[in-house]
Amino acid sequence: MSLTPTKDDKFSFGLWTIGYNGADPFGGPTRPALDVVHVVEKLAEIGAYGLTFHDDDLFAFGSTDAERQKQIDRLKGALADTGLIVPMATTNLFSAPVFKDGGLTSNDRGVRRYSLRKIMRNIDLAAELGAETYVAWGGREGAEYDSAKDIRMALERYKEAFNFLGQYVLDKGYNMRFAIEPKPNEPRGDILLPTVGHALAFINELDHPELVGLNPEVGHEQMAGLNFQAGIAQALWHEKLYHIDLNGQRGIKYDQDLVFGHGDLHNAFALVDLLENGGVAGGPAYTGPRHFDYKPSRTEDENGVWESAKANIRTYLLLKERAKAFRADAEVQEALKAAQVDQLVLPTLNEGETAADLVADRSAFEEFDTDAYFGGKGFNFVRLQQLATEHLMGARG
Ligand code: GLO
Ligand code: NI
Ligand code: NI
Ligand code: NI
Repeated sequence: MSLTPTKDDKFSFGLWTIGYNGADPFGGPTRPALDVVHVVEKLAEIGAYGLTFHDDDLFAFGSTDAERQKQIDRLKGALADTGLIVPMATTNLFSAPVFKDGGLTSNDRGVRRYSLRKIMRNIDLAAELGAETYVAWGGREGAEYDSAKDIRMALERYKEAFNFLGQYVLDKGYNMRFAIEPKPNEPRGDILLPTVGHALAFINELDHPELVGLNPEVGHEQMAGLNFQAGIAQALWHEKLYHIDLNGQRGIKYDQDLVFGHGDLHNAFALVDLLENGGVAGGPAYTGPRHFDYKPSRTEDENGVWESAKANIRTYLLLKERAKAFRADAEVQEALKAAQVDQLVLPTLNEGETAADLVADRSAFEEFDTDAYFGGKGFNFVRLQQLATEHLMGARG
């Protein structure tokens, strides 16, 4: 198995990720800004296939039309020169002071209307560049104070915005779907649609739910104390995994955006195994971009930026190789069988079985000896986890 990425691996990076200059709430930049043309060239060199961006990453907020166009043309030139594509784009509705109470759900109607226009303008650009996914991370859509935001009305305005933008994309005939990125908090004290589950429920209330899916991020779910791989499995079950933000996080704290795998490595292993091998179902469960939304730590210099970018790719490919070895190991297959993992594919009821039929089956209840059923035997899940651990450590296969 090769650790050299190809375009088929679909590795992509946000312009804001490698472009992060190190500024945090307690200190200024530690690195100079990177030019987009240089970024595209370097990404192509390290084996990425795509670049993603917020409007304001490419042309500063408040740019004139001419300045904006100049940057778009420079990006287009670099894409043409390298063969890189733009699989996804997004809007910055969080940095400029005007978004201090959010964009689409600001209490201020003028800000909400301005936000819709900012998104529409960037959707047009995204379509022009061939992006098929439009991500919506509502970082400022939230509140710190319970009485300051009527959450039900904020959700009503959020819904109005997605319905309007969905219709816009349909009217324009763009081949584009939206992907909501949940996050529990930061920068707001509490953010709307804080987890995968909240967002899935929200999508069902929209006029065109098929146009809207998810862009879950490893660290965001982990900030809420949730199991990312399990969340992704549910998103896949709902057929809502439209995009993914891969990175690393160490527990419930601020959004760390570490390199993929530099956090909960066990869960990263399980995630890659799910995405690539699909579990009991078999085959790749997800075929979209493997998008890294990480931040090169502010301790690093520019060389460290590219080394950390490569580290994301390398970790993903190594985990893919480890997951393959895990699945191919005869002892693992036997352990999976012993743990009855495959038995979940069996429907619980017989075909056409009614409540009366189930009641008539005395073996299901009256004669079902709950005390003797397992005959003192356990499921041996721990053995399975140890086998996974040993594959992860390179100690097997
Ligand atoms: C911040 C988010 C942010 C989004 C980006 C794409 O925590 O992860 O980086 O991914 O705005 O929409
Ligand atoms: Ni994030
Ligand atoms: Ni993050
Ligand atoms: Ni993200």
